[in-house]
Amino acid sequence: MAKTLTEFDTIAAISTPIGEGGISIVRMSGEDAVKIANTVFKGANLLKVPTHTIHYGHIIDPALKQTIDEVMVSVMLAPKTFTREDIVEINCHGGIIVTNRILQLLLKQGARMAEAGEFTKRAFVNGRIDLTQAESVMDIVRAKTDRARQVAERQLEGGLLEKIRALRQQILDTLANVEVNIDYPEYDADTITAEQMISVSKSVISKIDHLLATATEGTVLRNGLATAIIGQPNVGKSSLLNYLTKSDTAIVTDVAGTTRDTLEEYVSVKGVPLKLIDTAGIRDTDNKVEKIGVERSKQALAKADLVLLLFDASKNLSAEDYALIEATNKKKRIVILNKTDLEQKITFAEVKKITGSEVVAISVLQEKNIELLEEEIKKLFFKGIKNSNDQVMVTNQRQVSLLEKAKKQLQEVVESLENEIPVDIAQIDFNGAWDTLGEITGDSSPDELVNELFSQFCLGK
Ligand SMILES: Nc1nc2c(ncn2[C@@H]2O[C@H](COP(=O)(O)OP(=O)(O)OP(=O)(O)O)[C@@H](O)[C@H]2O)c(=O)[nH]1
Ligand SMILES: [Mg+2]
Repeated sequence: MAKTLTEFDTIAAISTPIGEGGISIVRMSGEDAVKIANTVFKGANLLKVPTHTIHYGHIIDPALKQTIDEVMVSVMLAPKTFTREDIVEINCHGGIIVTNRILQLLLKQGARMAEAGEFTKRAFVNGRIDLTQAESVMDIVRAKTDRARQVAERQLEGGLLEKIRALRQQILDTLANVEVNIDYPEYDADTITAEQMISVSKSVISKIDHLLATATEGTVLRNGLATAIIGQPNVGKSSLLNYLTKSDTAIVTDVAGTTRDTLEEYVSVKGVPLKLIDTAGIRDTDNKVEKIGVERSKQALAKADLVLLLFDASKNLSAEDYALIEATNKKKRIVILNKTDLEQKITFAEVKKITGSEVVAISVLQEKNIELLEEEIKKLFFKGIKNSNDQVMVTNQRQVSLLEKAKKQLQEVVESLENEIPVDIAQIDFNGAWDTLGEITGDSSPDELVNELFSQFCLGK
């Protein structure tokens, strides 16, 4: 669905993170980008340079006749650019003050401050990418593991877009046939179209199901599997977090009740992205701060996709331990018997019998058997996920709910027609499904939705 280029004003923003760095980039997009840049640039005449070239020179404040920075300026003319508009990028020496002054200067010369995500939004509005691709731009920026990045790249190439458009085409072809059949009522059109609509609906439903099946893995890849490390004080929760993240993020001491606040870290365990949450040891306490910590642990437990429940092998299970077993019974859980280097009071077999869960016996201190734990996490995650090599995945809730809505509409179509409801009535839901699928790609998205979506981007993207 080719869109014609829309006329916009020229926008500017700092596209690199704010702070001190080797270089910072101030980016402009729009019809006047080159003209505006040229008014503050001393070097080549930017109005005359070939497209996709980079130029050495200085940024000058024309009012004060003052040199602000030594820069490299890239000129990229439409249409082969990120936004499909003229783009100028000014690479300046890092530093907040200098970068901001250059931005202010461009604004004074006629550019407008870009809103969050506006560059990517223009790429969408100008028809260079669809909504799933725009979302993937954000995903690539935020990707926490290599596999998450691969999936996002595939989406940016248009993997999901192709699949959704193929489904819409199937519906559209049928709709075209319906029109023809209605025009020639002498054929027993209704029976033919009803059969056709049923079969196409069923076929699209099964393809939607296939896409939905990728959603669990897709969203986890994007957000990380929320994994809470739970247990009594001193069992080694923070030690485990530090080991898995190869850092010393969490404070570890032999004082029970060291961790007072929940702490989150992203880590990839055998390709499974985890959002690991270290929690305060759960116990009854009169300490005001620790009490709040324990409350937070319980919240983290409630929200977790996966619980790592730790016990200290050198101690007998306490009443609190039993309470935690009970509290995590309905969760996806791996039970961990830590401190197996010490003299053991409880055994692997006992714990397995009591909890009925997968159990791994480890020693974080001696770095023993943690590999087994990692294997267990991987096994649990990939269980039930069939096509984990498929790069096309549904990666967010927006896509999931629209797919579910389209599926429901098509199920209505099938049900209506099988109950002899006239074709032109069933067709309303059939049209509806076509629209809903279009919302995924943005082919039929209302403006507010598009605005909402891009506002989640970072500035300068
Ligand atoms: N012997 C032995 N000690 C360990 C092991 N893992 C952790 N420890 C020690 O146990 C103590 C407590 O470890 P932490 O990681 O702080 O325990 P925690 O569960 O986070 O404790 P809280 O934050 O108080 O709830 C520290 O002295 C660790 O060095 C282990 O496998 N074997
Ligand atoms: Mg701790």
